[in-house]
Amino acid sequence: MSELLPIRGAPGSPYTRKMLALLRYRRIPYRYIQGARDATDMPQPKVSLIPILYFPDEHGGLTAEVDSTPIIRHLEDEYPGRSVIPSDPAAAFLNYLLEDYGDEWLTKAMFHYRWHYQVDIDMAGSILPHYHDVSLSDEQAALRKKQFSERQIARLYVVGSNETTTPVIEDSYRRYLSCLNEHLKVYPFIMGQRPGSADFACFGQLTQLVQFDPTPAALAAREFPRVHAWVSKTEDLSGLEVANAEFVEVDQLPTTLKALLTEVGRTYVPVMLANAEALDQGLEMVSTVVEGKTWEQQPFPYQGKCLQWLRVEYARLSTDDRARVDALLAGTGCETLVAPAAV
Ligand SMILES: N[C@@H](CCC(=O)N[C@@H](CS)C(=O)NCC(=O)O)C(=O)O
Repeated sequence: MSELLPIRGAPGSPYTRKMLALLRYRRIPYRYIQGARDATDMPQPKVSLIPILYFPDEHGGLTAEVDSTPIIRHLEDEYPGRSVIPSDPAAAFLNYLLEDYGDEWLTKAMFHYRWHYQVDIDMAGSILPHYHDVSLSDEQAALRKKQFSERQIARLYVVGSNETTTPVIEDSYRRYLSCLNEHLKVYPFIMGQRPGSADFACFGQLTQLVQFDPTPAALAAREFPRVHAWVSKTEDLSGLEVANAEFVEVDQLPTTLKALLTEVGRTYVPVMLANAEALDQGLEMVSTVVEGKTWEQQPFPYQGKCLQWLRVEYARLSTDDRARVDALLAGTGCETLVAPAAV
């Protein structure tokens, strides 16, 4: 394809940053549409989310797609080379799981920190409206700040951020940074010597946590400068040569990656399972225990689907590859996600 691929999003959107960094790494030429004003002649997606990617349809027009995870797989089919999906199915499953962790768990920390403490609320509220229009008058900007902050704070419940879950989310953010910090001492990327889609998912959330919102950014700069540097570098990997670089060898899983999976098993796993069960039973609240602390939130239907999709990935594996995945998940707490009784 020689045309520029249109992508619409905003700098304050972690999923937009995930996709932009992925497009740069994959050397897929794109045009980045920021804000609604420049997208008036573009088709609307089925669900109103960003980023939106516009692909040619069979009638010579464009079709709008949202949801970064399937879009990344679509791009793999359309553009050859510099793949972000390991060819080894067991490694691809690991990559899928860690991508979903970034998208669905790290985003809880991202949204929580942005809209929980006043210093972060003030900064995001003041800057984000200008991503849509830098020429807003100061009066309009002040009004948008108020409206936008109020709307987002009222949506904290969606990701499960509340007074009960605050310590769980904040402890897990610090532990995640610590695990990533240890892993980066050995490998340049989560997925090994080259980045997988999991790297871009985690990077997307970290652009906000580590580089923008003052509370989580201060923690990262103070305690994990290596992770801070990794986020800045991952923004543009267009010059990274990976012809001879391999994804991680899952049959000899590095201990640092096992530790990262164990962290995933502590938080994402119990919450995803409890959420699915609450949806199944039509409960009004998800209630579980994470690291000995209470977790309570309203059920989140989209994350119920995420767990189903993860299980579809697992079910697609051959018997041999499933056994390899079982071996790498063993003892991490992640095995219950795909345990036979649960499938
Ligand atoms: N699963 C989606 C999530 C996308 C998403 O949640 N985008 C946020 C912004 S980062 C959004 O558009 N929220 C609705 C809004 O802001 O109105 C993906 O991976 O692309």
